[in-house]
Formats: sequence, C-alpha cells, structure tokens
Amino acid sequence: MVDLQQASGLLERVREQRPLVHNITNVVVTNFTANGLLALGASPVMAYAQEEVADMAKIAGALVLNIGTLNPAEVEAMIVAGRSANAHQVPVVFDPVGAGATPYRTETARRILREVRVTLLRGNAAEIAHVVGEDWEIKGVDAGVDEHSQDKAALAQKAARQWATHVVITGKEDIITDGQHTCLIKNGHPLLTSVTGTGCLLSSLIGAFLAVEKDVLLAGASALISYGVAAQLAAQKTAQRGPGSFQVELLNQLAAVRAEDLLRDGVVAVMK
Ligand code: ATP
Ligand code: TZP
Ligand code: MG
Ligand code: MG
Repeated sequence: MVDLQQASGLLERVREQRPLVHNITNVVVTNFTANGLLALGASPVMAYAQEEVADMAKIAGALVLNIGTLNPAEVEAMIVAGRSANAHQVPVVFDPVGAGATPYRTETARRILREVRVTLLRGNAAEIAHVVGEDWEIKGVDAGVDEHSQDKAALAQKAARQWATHVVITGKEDIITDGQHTCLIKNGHPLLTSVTGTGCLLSSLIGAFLAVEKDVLLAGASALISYGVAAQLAAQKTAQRGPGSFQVELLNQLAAVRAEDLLRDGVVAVMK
C-alpha cells in the first residue's frame, strides 16, 4: 500500500514543487510551523482574517486548520476557509488540538468536521477519541496515556468511518487509515514529546504532502515517515544536549533528510 521508495519520491516532489500551505493555527506554534514548512521545502502562509481566508485557501496547495488557541472569530474563519478549499478541490488537514479538554473544543472540532469536508484528521489518541464520542484520558493538549497500537488502529478506523475522512493518530507509533486500509509507522523519537508544537508542525507538513499527491494514504504515510526519520537523525546529532538543541536540529534535519535516509530508517507496516 505504501512503500519507502514511494515515500522518498514524494519527499522529493514536495521539494521540487514547493507547495503553498495555508495555515490557520495556534499562537504557540506559528513560527515553528512556518520554519518547519520552509525547512522541508514547502511555502508557508498564515492568514486568519475572515475577509481574506477564502481567497488565500483557494490559491493554496493545502489548507491546515488547528484549534490549539481557538476563539470564536478564528473558528468562523476556519469554516469560511474550509468551504473555499472544498469548493476549489484544495485538500484540508484538521488538527483538533485539545478536543476533550473542554466542551468548547470538543464541540468546535465536531462542528468543523460537520461543516467542512476534511481530507485528513490528525491528533493524539485522546483527541480523536473525544471527536468520535469516546472518553479517553486527556491532559490539556496532551494525550494522557500511551495505548496499544491495536486499540489506536480500531479507534482511527472508527473515526475515519464516522466522519468519512482519513485519520492519523500519532504517539509512540503512528496509525493512518481510510477506515479500511490501515498502516503503522514506527519512526519518531521520544524527544518529540519534549518540544511543544511537534504534532502541530506534523499536521502542516502532512498538508505539504497532500498538496503534491492525491492518494491520501500515501501522502500521509510519507509525511509521517519523513518526519519521524528527520526526528531520529536530529536526536542522533544532538545526543545528550536536550530539547532546545533537538528543536533546532529538527529543522535542520527536515531540510537535510534524503531519500536514502528514508530507505534505510523508515519503518512502515500494513495492519489488518
Ligand atoms: P500530544 O499533545 O499528545 O503530545 P501531539 O499533537 O504533540 O500530541 P504527538 O502524538 O506527540 O502529537 O505526535 C507528534 C510526533 O511525535 C509524531 O511524529 C509522533 O510519531 C512523535 N511521537 C510522539 N510520541 C513519541 C514517542 N514516545 N516516541 C517516538 N515518537 C513519538
Ligand atoms: N496550548 C495550546 S496549543 C499548544 C499548547 C501548548 C500547542 C500544542 O502543540 P502540540 O503539537 O499538540 O504539542
Ligand atoms: Mg506531542
Ligand atoms: Mg497536538
């Protein structure tokens, strides 16, 4: 379904095409997200005003919606941008940051899924559980517990069917599914959990891959593998120096990661 050769090819295509990714994201991660997209080889833009989001979304290669620091005006802008993206066949990634932590976040996440045709929904297990009406432990914007891959796969499949979308659940291992076909990706590094915004950045990078490839499973899996391998390389380079050095090196490695790194270190398996 997804092989490392294809993933490497897509990484190269992102760098050749430099897709424009329109982000409506949170105030914590804005700069890191823009720099991460640039490092990968994509072109970021952040635009939030209701007066312009429809115009920006329609010229973008992908739209990324992220409710990390949501407020009513921004939520309305997300709906307007999402509808414009839908009308112009622009893929939409949705990151329901903190769904389940407060009723406003949960209800907003569901509203966006009702009113916008989301191409790919990405979150931690607890966020996705709350979006489908299950009650998994959540602490603010962080998943409370790490769970078994089988449970996560079943949850991702349920969410994909319920909302008719593709779903990525991240954690120690990552799952991607369309509700029927499911892949497990075992890249990444625990240091990713010590830097804020690494999940949000991943959602935006998935947008860059979707901008250059219509096969959503292939694009999503390729983004997960590329990001996870870049993180592993960054952790090797910064060894014992800690999260600050790792954050900077992650940007370096998003720019440096090559096809041969994915072929050597990528770990992807098809699940039942
Ligand atoms: P949370 O708020 O629960 O941390 P998040 O939105 O930050 O969620 P994560 O699940 O942390 O998203 O995923 C972000 C990246 O970190 C993904 O590439 C994922 O594979 C990686 N990751 C998360 N936890 C681990 C871990 N324990 N080991 C390796 N990689 C991890
Ligand atoms: N609070 C609101 S949004 C945000 C925090 C800390 C960033 C969350 O980023 P991520 O990628 O989910 O860790
Ligand atoms: Mg995280
Ligand atoms: Mg997150």
